[in-house]
Amino acid sequence: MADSVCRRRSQPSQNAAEMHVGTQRQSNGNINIVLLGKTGVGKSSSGNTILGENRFTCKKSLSPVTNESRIEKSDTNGRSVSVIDTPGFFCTKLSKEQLAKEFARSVKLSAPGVHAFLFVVPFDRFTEQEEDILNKVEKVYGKDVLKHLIILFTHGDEFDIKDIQSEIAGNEVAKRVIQKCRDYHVLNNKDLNNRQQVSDLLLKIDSMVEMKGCYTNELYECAQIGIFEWFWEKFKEHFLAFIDYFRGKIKEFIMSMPDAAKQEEKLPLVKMNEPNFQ
Ligand SMILES: Nc1nc2c(ncn2[C@@H]2O[C@H](COP(=O)(O)OP(=O)(O)OP(=O)(O)O)[C@@H](O)[C@H]2O)c(=O)[nH]1
Ligand SMILES: [Mg+2]
Repeated sequence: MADSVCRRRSQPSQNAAEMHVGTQRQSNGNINIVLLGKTGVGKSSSGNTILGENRFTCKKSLSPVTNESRIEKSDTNGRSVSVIDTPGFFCTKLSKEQLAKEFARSVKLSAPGVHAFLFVVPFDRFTEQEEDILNKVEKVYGKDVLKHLIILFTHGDEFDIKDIQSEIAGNEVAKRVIQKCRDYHVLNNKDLNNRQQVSDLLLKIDSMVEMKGCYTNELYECAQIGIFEWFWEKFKEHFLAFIDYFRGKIKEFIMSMPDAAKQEEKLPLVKMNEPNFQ
């Protein structure tokens, strides 16, 4: 159900980053979906299919069409759904820095968390190149992203969906990639009226959120700067205050001892430098 989104995990956390999975709850039952993938694979079209309306520009083109991360919301299939469209990996219109900024924005736009990343691939030859792009997704969003990611095959109108399982079983790369992720789904973006395909996708997302909670901005920051640095940034104020408190206590103790003045001279001067994580 809608109110099951962003659930707190009942299992003990595996690592520090996971502690933040599902720690924030959305009261309005909104579901946040981020579309990722190579340019031209049908991300914007899939966004429109999910929302049930043509909100994002999509077209056949020699050049990338989407150049920025953008959010669109709609009440569809009895749910309040937000879709965040992103520029394609290898978008030739953006520099590496601009692209990184847009990926960061995709997570910020999804606050308080992403319920599902959809890694969009057209149903076509599935090669190591697709696997490479997924590796890049992992590099940008961190390893945890795979726990919140569904492979979304587009062009569902161009093949017989009944064959999908045997098609996957017959392709080693596709099999490997799908095993790494939570699930897969097929969309026919040429049929906006087929709402069943969207209901089925939302059910898959619900069950993923039920198990793994949602992906938060903190996980993204963690992926960007590394876990130790993230912890330091987050807790350094508390840590330094804690050290200060104990230094004060030690000083008080020493001063209360006979011959205190002499002892004070021996009190080590602790200077806290910020750790260097490079
Ligand atoms: N037949 C068919 N065509 C599709 C489907 N999904 C997308 N397309 C077509 O693929 C082309 C590219 O789709 P877009 O949605 O613009 O792709 P994109 O990934 O957003 O592309 P960029 O914004 O450039 O990264 C368009 O002409 C779509 O109509 C589908 O399920 N079936
Ligand atoms: Mg697009």
